[in-house]
Amino acid sequence: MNNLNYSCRVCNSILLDIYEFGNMPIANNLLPKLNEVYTKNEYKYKMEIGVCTKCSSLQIINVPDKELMFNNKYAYFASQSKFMKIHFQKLGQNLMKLMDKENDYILEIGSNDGIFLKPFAERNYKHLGVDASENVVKTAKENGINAVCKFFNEQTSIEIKNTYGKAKIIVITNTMHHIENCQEVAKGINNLLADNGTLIIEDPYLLDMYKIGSIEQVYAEHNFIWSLHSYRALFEKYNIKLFDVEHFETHGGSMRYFFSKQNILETNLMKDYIDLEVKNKIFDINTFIQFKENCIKISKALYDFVVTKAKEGHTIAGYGATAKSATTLNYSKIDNKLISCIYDSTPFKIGKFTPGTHIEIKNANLFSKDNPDYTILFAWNHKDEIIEKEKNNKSRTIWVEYIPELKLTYAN
Ligand code: JHZ
Ligand code: ZN
Repeated sequence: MNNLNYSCRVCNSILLDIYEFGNMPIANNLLPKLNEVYTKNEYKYKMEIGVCTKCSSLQIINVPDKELMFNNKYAYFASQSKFMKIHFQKLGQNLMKLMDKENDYILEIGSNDGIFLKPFAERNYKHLGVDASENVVKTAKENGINAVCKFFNEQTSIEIKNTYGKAKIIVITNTMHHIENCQEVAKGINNLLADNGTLIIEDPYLLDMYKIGSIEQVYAEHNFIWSLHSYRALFEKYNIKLFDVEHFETHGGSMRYFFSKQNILETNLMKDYIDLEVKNKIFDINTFIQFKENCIKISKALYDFVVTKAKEGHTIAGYGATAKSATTLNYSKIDNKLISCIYDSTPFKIGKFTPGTHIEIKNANLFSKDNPDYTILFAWNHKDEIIEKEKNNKSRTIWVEYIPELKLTYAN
């Protein structure tokens, strides 16, 4: 812990305590090959986390340059999960009802491969997707989506407003926490959101992260972990008010937030979550200290398990080369000497190597044939979808879950 004064990027208060989590690579920066060219100069940064005891925001302090994280080699393609497709289709159907098809348009910030906007494009709703990573924007366009490759900030909002006018609906899913300068985004949204418009944001929820005690949701692209209090602290400065929320089990527990420029009455559900956050002491630094102790316990338990099984001569693999696992693997010092490979269905990831730990990523189609003795479920948030799929493939592995604690499950 060091006490250098950092100010909170949400509310500008001094962050009292900064916690170090060691040298980390950028979570989605997979290595194309395992040779000196890539391993010797592999970018790493000291992951330091600050917790604001005024607005509860949890944030990475020294965020790597955004171009290092979001570029033409971005590894995450959201449409790999059928379950997430359905999840976003449901949201889309509800929002279409709020739109006048002739006059309104919907803007998505962080549109990735178009998983959310595709139904809007298919039904000829006016829409625009903005994403900073060229390769996923290219895929979105191939999916018929009107998308542009840009970092979203106040300047981008001016350019969009000049072309499209103000947006009736702005949607930001699993992206707001990627953006280091959240004030710029709030200014841009204030500039672009119609006076009778709705802003919807969804991302991993601070209380859930504290509950499962896993550091996994924090990695260089998740520069913030948000709560109702910290979002309210950010947007109220721009007269954008939080009026409702909805909780989901996706990604280990996510919160969906509804904002407006109108004085819409706060729902009871929102008030309940505000109370719940206070009751769970999210402003108390001891809550974070307890969390950090849990993180150490989880990573030690996983490390000890893997080392024991490797010593016994068992084959150990992983399933889902998730960005999240980059934190656990590097933090727990579990690398390619202990894990033979990680299976994944994402074409862009297959054949590459995990950042920092250099574990080969293999095509998930090979999984049931290879049949490793133990398989660590790194894509634990897609457990049902994956275990069902591999059950049908007659896999006989033993699944290893490690959050919130170690748990073994026989595949068949
Ligand atoms: P998944 C990414 O995190 C990064 P990650 C990002 N920052 C974020 O917040 C979330 O997504 C939204 C594979 N898989 O969703 C695909 C299979 O192989 O947990 C993915 O590589 N077979 C934007 O990376 C990985 O697992 C399958 O059947 O932590 C899951 O990654 C399924 C369902 C997935 O996100
Ligand atoms: Zn703050």
